[in-house]
Amino acid sequence: MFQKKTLSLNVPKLFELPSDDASAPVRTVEVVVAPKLPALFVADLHLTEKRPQTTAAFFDFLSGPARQAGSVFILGDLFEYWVGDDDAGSAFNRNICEALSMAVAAGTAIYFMPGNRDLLAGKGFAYASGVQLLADIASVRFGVRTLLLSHGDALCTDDHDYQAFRLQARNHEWQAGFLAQPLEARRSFIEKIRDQSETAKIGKRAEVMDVNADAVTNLLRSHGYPTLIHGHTHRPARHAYLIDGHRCERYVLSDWHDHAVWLAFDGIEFCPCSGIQFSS
Ligand SMILES: [Mn+2]
Repeated sequence: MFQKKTLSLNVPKLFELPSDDASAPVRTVEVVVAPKLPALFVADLHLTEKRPQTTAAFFDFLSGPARQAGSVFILGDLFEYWVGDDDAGSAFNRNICEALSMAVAAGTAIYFMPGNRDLLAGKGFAYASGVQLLADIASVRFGVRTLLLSHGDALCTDDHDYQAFRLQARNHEWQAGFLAQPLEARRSFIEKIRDQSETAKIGKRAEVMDVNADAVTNLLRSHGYPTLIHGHTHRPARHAYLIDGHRCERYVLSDWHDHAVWLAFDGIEFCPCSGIQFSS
């Protein structure tokens, strides 16, 4: 009943973009889940050439657990940084795109929601990798259950400096100006911002960088008290809430800094899963 379709492997060449808008982000997705074909959720892999073990673990994940699943949801920060879709052809990015593409061709639907590090991964990335783009926030229906998916940074409203930067980075004019620069200039700019953000984090209290409780409550209330899954904070946990008499849950996904970690959902239960531990 839940047999996967066998699709032929077709790794598209970059920039042969389709003329239609089929890869535009979607807000609501219907997904079939079953015990034998669960949905898997990952975030914050922060893939970079500098962490080859994480990259290897992701390839293992795509050729193993992802193939046994019905769908995979990548909730942002798949890449340490993504300077634009015209960089999808670099050797490292191309390998990631091809690995994603092969898992998609093997029958697993892969959805990608950009995080703050890979905000600029758009249609070109989707076309090169075969993933389907998801808007942040996305509502996903699994049979009778509705899950709300987000990267999570929008909920960290106590970090005012970060929110100011987030607003700027999402401004279309700012993005156009950034994308107009040569690849090398973009890479060094992002490296600089990343260093500044790592330095700034040292001076910030941990609570400031976590989600704001009211922001979570308001989000859950405005979406009919669903289960929320997000990443970004790198504080894996399950939080339970009682909001307006409704039981709600919030799952926070782990980063992949020292092992592969994902959350599986079979339509009824959530199961935290992990791969082999490694030191990055
Ligand atoms: Mn993030």
